[in-house]
Amino acid sequence: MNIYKHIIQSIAQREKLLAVLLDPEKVNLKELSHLLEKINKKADFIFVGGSTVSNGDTDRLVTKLKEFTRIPIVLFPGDYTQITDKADALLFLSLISGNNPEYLIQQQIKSVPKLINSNLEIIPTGYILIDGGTETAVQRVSNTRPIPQNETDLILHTAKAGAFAGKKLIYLEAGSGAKYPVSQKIINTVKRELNIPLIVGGGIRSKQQLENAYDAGADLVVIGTAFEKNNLWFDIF
Ligand code: 1GP
Repeated sequence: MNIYKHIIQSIAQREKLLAVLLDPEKVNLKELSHLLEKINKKADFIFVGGSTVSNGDTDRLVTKLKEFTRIPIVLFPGDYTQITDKADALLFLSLISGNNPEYLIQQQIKSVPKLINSNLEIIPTGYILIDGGTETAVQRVSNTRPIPQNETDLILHTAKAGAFAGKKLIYLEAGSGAKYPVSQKIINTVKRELNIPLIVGGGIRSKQQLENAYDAGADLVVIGTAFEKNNLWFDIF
């Protein structure tokens, strides 16, 4: 089914969504079937992407994932080379918190030859990088400044600007491996003013933090590092 519709329907039914993020650089393909036993039980989506992925690795991972799961696979690419039409959908990201044209529009232009004849569902997404207490790969690679967590108005206005510009999703990102996730105050402030789905990720590694994000208004939470480090973590919720 259309993935965006699935998200909208879940929100209407007050269901919260979970995505597990797999980084093609880090996943061991030999352990994939074991990992997927866990993921298949809990996740609504598998996000695939990383800040620095060698050419072809994403395609290989998605092909392999398709052997073991029917969970929709959504590309969350660090750059246009990670796009493969073997996935189901693509978060067409624009890093709207930063002022680096490469990640605002240049990467998107470079992706067009790959997208023009593909069947990927393309979901325009406003991607907002927020300080998570440590320099993360997104910050390094994109060379943009994360918005400090106390600048709530700026975060809200950035999210609203994304929505006014036609983005269909807003993603509040503390960065993979962040020390602390996006605060409940920020999630709540943005969610109250936004009428498109809200994704939250970065630094969420406990059941409590996951619930905090949902309670504050996140529609979809993304978990990467906590799952990579200890996939048994999934057994506790
Ligand atoms: C990164 O938001 C995701 O883009 C997930 O972050 O690896 O910290 O869970 P973590």
